[in-house]
Amino acid sequence: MYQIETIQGDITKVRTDCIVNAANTWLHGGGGVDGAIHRAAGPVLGDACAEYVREHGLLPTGQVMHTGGGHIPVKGIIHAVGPVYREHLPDESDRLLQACYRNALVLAESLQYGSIAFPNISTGVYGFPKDRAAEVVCSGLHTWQTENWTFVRRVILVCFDDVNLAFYQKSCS
Ligand code: AR6
Repeated sequence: MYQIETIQGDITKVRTDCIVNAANTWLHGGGGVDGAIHRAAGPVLGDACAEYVREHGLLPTGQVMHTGGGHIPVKGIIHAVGPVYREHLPDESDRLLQACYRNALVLAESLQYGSIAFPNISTGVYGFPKDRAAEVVCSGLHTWQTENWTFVRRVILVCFDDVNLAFYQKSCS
């Protein structure tokens, strides 16, 4: 059982075992939270991502991979590729968004992390409606909450903007 917390802030400043990045399939950094994480972590993160893509290819939507934190004081960063909302039917976007959170939780558990902080994946450039994303994510987190999590105890939803904060507080409480 993990507890779910919703806070407002910059995910690069949150003290937690790991943070999740809203990455793209090329893992080459970009704007939004991805850009903020790459800037804070330093070039070592871009190098690790490039090496991953050279070895494994692009990271598909809904999937996750793991790197070190670079200059960010976390044990690791889990990179998740959220769905571009307009590229899928709504139900498929829901499923892919939930897969990001689910796969990141399972990876964090396997790495024995006690806490994990998520941004509001896909709700920026990727255009997922913020109210719908909050409902889908919180519904998944509540469904999985009572599974046998040995290590993951805290799930922190880090909202950057007021609109997301209100939606995630409402849906996750
Ligand atoms: N901390 C927490 N959340 C943040 C921060 C931050 N420092 N900065 C922005 N957000 P987006 P996406 C919020 O666009 O929609 C990138 O270019 C922001 O307010 O970062 O999954 C990637 O390379 C929004 O609610 O991610 C991809 O190409 C949320 O993070 C693409 O954008 C997600 O917005 C991914 O798009």
